[in-house]
Amino acid sequence: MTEQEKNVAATGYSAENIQVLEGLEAVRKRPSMYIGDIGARGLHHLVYEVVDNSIDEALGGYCTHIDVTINEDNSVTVTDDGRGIPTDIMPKEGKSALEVVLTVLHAGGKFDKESYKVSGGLHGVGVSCVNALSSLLVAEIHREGKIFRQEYRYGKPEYDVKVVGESNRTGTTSTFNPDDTIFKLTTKYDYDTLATRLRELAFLNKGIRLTLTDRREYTESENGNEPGKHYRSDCFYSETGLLEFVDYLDGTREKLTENPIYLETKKPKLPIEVAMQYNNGFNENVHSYVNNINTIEGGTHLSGFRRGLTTTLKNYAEKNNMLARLQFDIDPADFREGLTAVISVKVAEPQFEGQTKTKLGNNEVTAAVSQAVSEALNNYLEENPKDAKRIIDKVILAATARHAARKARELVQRKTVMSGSGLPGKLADCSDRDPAKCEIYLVEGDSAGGSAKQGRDRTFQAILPLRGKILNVEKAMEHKIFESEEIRNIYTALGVTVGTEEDSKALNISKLRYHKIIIMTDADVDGSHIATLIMTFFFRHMQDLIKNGYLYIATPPLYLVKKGKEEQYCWTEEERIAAVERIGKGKEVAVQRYKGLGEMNPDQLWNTTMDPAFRVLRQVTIENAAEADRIFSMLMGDEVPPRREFIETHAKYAKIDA
Ligand code: 0RA
Repeated sequence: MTEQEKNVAATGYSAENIQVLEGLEAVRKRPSMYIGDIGARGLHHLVYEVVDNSIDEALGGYCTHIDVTINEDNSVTVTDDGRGIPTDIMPKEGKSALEVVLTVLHAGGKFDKESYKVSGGLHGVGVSCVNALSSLLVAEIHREGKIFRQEYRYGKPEYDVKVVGESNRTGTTSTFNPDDTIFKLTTKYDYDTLATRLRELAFLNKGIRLTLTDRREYTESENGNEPGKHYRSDCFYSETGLLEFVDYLDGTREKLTENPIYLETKKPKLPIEVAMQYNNGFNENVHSYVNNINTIEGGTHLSGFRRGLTTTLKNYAEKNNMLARLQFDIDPADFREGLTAVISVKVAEPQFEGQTKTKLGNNEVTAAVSQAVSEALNNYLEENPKDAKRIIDKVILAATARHAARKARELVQRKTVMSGSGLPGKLADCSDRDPAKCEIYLVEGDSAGGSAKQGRDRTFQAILPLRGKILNVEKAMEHKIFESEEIRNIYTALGVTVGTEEDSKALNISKLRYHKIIIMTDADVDGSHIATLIMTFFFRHMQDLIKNGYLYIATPPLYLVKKGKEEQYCWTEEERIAAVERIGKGKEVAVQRYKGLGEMNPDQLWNTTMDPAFRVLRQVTIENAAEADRIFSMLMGDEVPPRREFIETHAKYAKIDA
């Protein structure tokens, strides 16, 4: 018996009654349980939830346009041109279907048993959750020649559905204001975050036109915008789906073959779409999706892809006698070096597993994907022998490089195994041995490292100074990376090792010595460059640490405003202006601009940047792995123009120093 059936047996209530009893109050009491968190991520999740419903309508073939608008008051409007949510009264509930969809948890798919609901947010909670977490939600339905409307406050209807006009189109429009008593941290939507998701949805669902419009007034120059009223708008549409996605992700990389390899199975039960393209880089850049959800932890569809790729390429190479000159084995990872690929499957009843519930568990998917990939790849290789040779040569190169890097890699394997005395000489370790309580500061330069060593609380704070700019791993060959002393110091200090019996490149973080790894660099152009280099290293080589939430960035202040005994640290231009006003009261005050950590004495560094009671740490997260990969390769790769453009629109420090 399920929990609900037990309840029915015990109380005599039917399932519907219990759902109503649970109601939306449950969502307001424990919002994180339904939308993940109540920070910026949860806030944006509300939009995704509403958009997902329109995507479902589009996948059913009833809708082609979805418009998202951030309104001036920071509310969001989502409009589609689907059939419109039905508004007639449901006999059992005695309420309109619209009201049921918006007030009953998980009621979304109820009316359309036939409909093949494949999208649906990570938590698949439905629009009723959005309603519950909104101070106001207005639903407007165009259907049957009329415009229907209903408004809700905190999930409760203000009145029954009413007709407010006539219409010659169909569709659903919802406008909602996130409740600021729930989203205490912020209710401010970020344009780029929404744009990235809508762009991704356009690639994953070809033929649907998604637009994003921002109607807010800007008070300061945010995101490179001039202050004042202006609309920002983008339209996302993809005719060829994943083919364009891979091209977009590869943007600045040099391609190995003229065209990507592409497949699409139209099996109604398990549609599979894959696009892949080799480039001359060294990173594996494979992204997988299930029902439009980015499966960061992979799963059976990814295993199927890898299996299909490895066996097909291996068979082809052997059949054509291309591996004769190799003196050692090829590792599965060699087939994926310099590979950009996107795998998208739609599964009717997905089982999500893993820490973040982003790992597909359905076993039947592996063979289906493997088979589809094998077939398409085989055809491609047979039809394009020149490309096939380039790909196999690339795999052989990867295997050779891995072999050559083996000795260097052992440097980060053995040292930590021996441990004890194996810690880097530059590391000032902390005395506590419980990783959950310990933190390590990666500090730019020896002099700042000195201040940090004096200013820290040595019981739980360790300091590892890094000399100058660490290696740009985006451009370096693998053996160079492990030969770099600074990088080896990071591995040994953290207690992280590389390589297991089965997988020469697997990361082992089970002996991680600190659960907070904090990058601390100067608040200037050089400092942010160094921070980016360090983040690039973590993104490419220790991504699990980021996914576990262990990586942070320290934020030293930019100014000290001082008059007599009174002083105040400031982190932004606005704070500085306010402080000068407050402390000076019209008279002269001293304003010190901190260019580097070295200008602060140990006490100041502790007070402003290291004291857990006062400091502000920014946690490094990967909102969107595909976009992060694209940006890292653009910022740290070879081509200059796109990098300059990105830095000009995004860099804070560049502006402050100018
Ligand atoms: C079920 C049935 C019908 C429409 C929808 C759901 C629907 C839901 C949403 C959510 C956002 N946009 C939507 N558009 C449509 C209509 C069935 C019919 O007309 O026969």
